[in-house]
Amino acid sequence: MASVAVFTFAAGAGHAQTIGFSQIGSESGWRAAETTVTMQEAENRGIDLRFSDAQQRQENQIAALRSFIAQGVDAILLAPVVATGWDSVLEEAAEAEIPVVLLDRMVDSDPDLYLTAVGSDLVHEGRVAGEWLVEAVDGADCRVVELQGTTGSSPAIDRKNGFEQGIAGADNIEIVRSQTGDFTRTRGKEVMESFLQAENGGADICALYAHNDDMAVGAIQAIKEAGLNPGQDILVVSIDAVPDIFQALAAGEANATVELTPNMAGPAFDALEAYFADGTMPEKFIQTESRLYTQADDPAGEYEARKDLGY
Ligand code: GYE
Repeated sequence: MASVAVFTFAAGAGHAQTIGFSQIGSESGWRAAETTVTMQEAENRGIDLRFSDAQQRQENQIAALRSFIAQGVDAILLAPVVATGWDSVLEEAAEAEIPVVLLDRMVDSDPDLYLTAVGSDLVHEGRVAGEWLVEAVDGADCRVVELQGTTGSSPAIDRKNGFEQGIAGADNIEIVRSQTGDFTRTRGKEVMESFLQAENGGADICALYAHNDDMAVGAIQAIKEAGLNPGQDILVVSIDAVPDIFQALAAGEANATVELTPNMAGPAFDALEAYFADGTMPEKFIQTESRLYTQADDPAGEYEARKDLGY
């Protein structure tokens, strides 16, 4: 008879003291804020957080997880840069009975290999952005350029699908160019420059959809340098709600953003605490809120409220 390995995590050991955090890098303002919030949450709870910055490379994350396992940490937080390729290392963590909690991005692996995942509904975010654009153009023809996130990452896949769902009923809206800007400001600007060149200096572009605010901020700069008015000549919709996009909204240079909370660690630590206290199994997916902000939602006030939050 074939034997099937069943992994169970050790529970009831009391409070989790040492937690490894494999962070993707610092590609965006949102990411920097998530790192800051995670460190603050750990400190507030008396957790010894071992932090590892993967500089956007999956192999660095896999090495970090193996090192955390060797150190015998109580739990691991993983923000996975891409969705595939995690099975082996997650199996190693499960064999060592170290629970793994995913933060903000998903993996394609068997859900039994992680305790829970904390994140937003990434498809919903894209759909909200698409639906906003449908309303904003109100039936007018609109050629859209899209800046995608990191290739192979769950937010890039899901935010693309969601946006396409959001505009599905609107024959007047068409995505004419779509390329990755790797979630960074620099790449967002460079790729937008190439879009502008290819689209009649930008005259043929009606709107930009960027999978995060940082790429939108870079693209806004490119649009200005091309002699056009972002927010008017080219509508700008993106995701994250970082302070810089609120400044752009306040200046009329961006039009809408969908909020993503940087506090993924709070719910993750809550779930781990309950699990270590008495073995409580969390939901497999702990969903954070997403909401739309436009120029009408007091962007100057939102900027003030967020600017010191570690972005
Ligand atoms: O939107 C982006 C970041 O994984 C959902 O990653 C997250 C995304 C976030 O770099 O700014």
